[in-house]
Amino acid sequence: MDYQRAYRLAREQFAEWSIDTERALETLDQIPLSLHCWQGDDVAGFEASGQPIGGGLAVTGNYPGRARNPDELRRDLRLALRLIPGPTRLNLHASYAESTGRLPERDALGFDQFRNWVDWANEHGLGLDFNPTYFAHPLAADGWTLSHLDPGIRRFWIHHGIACRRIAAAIGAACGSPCVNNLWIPDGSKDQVIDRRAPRERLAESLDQIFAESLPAESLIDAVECKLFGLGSESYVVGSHEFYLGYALTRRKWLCLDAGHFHPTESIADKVSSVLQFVDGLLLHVSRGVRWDSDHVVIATDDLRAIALELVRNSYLDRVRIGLDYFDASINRIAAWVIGARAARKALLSALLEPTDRLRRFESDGDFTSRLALLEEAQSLPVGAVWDYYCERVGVPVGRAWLDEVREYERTELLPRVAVDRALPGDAARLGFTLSKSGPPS
Ligand code: RNT
Ligand code: ZN
Repeated sequence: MDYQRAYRLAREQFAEWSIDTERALETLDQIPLSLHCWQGDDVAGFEASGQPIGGGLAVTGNYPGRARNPDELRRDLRLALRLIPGPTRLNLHASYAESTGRLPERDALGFDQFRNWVDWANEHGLGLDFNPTYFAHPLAADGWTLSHLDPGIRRFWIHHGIACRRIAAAIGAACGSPCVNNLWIPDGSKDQVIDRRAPRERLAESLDQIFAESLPAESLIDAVECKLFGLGSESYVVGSHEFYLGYALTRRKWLCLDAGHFHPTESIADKVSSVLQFVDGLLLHVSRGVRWDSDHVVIATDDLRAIALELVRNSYLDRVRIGLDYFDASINRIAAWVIGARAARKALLSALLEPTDRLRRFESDGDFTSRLALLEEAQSLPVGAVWDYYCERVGVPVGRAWLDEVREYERTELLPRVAVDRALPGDAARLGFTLSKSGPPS
């Protein structure tokens, strides 16, 4: 297929609509997407504590070939990165810490445990983002962390939050680009609670302690992620949207909006221009909820398109970081990364190729008929030809060709993992590990 020729025709067609495809591609190629490491291993991490994930996070499926250690995860990521066009960052969780000896407890983690990741990221020209891990831990087993009634448990998690901010700042400095440290906690209740107030007061207090230390803005961006409900927190989530919007505004933090964290018909796209009137920046967790916050692989849905259009139409790209957040173990995990990341980037391209100026003019003239008519006609402009050309230009497989590479890797690398697993049953080391009860420092 002659992608260049198809592109030349497409370019002409867009030019008739006064859209400059070259400019769109230049802009597209400057928007980083943060790829979530946790799609590669079902949010397991490397702590080997044998704890279930918990926190209302549920990964379904048992597709063979889950990454079982840092090297496998990095190998899998390397393939995914070769198949995803455009600048990519990598989003880590604290539970992906590594150590040659015993891992320090979460409240004592430091930059050392992420050195391998940083070296690897620098080798591959990736920026890194970070997340404290407030789940999959004995002290989060009841689903409460920073707003826990027990001051000792609260203190442990506050120290984890403090440690993670320092790690993220050090990572940002080492990678030469600000690291977004996004804080999400699972705290909430399955059933009716009488006291909705005290846990929120405790959360605000804990957060203030975590954020008390001032760290350089050129290496660290603090974000807080809100949620409406979760598995096991259907009736009450301490860190709700109103809570974190208020917190972000009064403490000058970034807000993180996750596409799956609202009512099923509520889109985060419409929130962007409201929130950005008042907060400095937004982190987006691009996900796909199906009936609930199910964390399905991102595809070209109306919701995804609407998010991309909001960022582009309003020139918000420099105040927004885009991260992917989903986990699917029912399909090839590398394919899951690639499908979602390519869909997100393609949605951005499609938004950049919209005849926005023309549509805006109709709107300000009150000509809503033309606005709707052209919006619909523009749907059939040849975005696909521009996308294919872009993939070719940046050196990633065009169209479905990427899947052949994933299939080949599955055959040579993923399936043998299952065979090895059977020979050495399960994750023996993982299950045999006992967590040190160091307790929070006083
Ligand atoms: C949970 C949040 C959170 C997690 C990750 C693993 O509902 O979306 O962002 O998905 O931290
Ligand atoms: Zn999220």
